[in-house]
Amino acid sequence: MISILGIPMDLGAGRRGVDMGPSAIRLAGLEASLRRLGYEVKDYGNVESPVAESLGGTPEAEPNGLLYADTIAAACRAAYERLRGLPGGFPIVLGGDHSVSMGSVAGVAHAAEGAGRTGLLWIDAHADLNTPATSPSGNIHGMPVAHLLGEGDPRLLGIWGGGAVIRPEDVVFIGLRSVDPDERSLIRERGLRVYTMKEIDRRGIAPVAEEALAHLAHVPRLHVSFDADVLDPSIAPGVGTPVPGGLSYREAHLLMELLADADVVTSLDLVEVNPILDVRNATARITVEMAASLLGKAIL
Ligand code: Z70
Ligand code: MN
Ligand code: MN
Ligand code: MN
Repeated sequence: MISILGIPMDLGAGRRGVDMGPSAIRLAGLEASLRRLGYEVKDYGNVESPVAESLGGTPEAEPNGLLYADTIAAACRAAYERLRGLPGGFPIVLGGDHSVSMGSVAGVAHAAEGAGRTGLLWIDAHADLNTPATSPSGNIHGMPVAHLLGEGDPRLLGIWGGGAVIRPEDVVFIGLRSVDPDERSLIRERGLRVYTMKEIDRRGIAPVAEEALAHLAHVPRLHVSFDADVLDPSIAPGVGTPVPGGLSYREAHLLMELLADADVVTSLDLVEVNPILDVRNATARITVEMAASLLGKAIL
């Protein structure tokens, strides 16, 4: 059984519009394509997430620079609780900006605590490893991984009751090509495993995927957080901050297929699809194809 939950939130992003991501992904045929693969699917709808206009206009950045921390924490908390309450199966969370993954990763990790640790495969152009102290923007979608590792603002850590959700040795990043100086320091200090686009260009996506899976082989559960901006903007223009030099269609598909072959993924985020900037829903459609490849069986 696959469970779908949307978090239509754009407050964590620098540009508006990813709150329409859940709609765009649904309209691109997510449920039908999963059913064609033979799955039962239940769509639980969206958790509530206020629009910026209802919060009284442009927010003053707080002294520590965070934008919309209380509202984002509340929406993530709602998602966290919904996910903890699911009857099992494979959850797919639709964003929304990437701050939603604080709710999704914590939710799936804590729902399955009895089944052992949950690893995290962060597939993204960005590391999303800023803390309020290091963020150049105040945008919380640049901070979810730092918080999941236990560092940052107490209100955001409070989504799951504080502390770390994920251990540094249980995380792998794939596709990075836009990383801030302080994020690099955190990667070094925490010894995080990172596969940048340089590494993928030099070695190829298949060896990188295999090595990433080997690095995560010790965790019994694996959450994949898929940020659409990992894809090259030529095939996925509908993202807030397109960064050139991303995964090609074939590389991205192969990565998903190798994950499917390994049969280790237990939950998935599809985030940062921005219909405002998209062309005929192409980015939502390719995102659905990614999910289908990740959950499909090999043809031969
Ligand atoms: C930058 C920051 C970012 C998108 C994450 C960018 C963050 N590192 N941008 N996802 N699209 O502001 O923290
Ligand atoms: Mn991201
Ligand atoms: Mn990104
Ligand atoms: Mn390891």
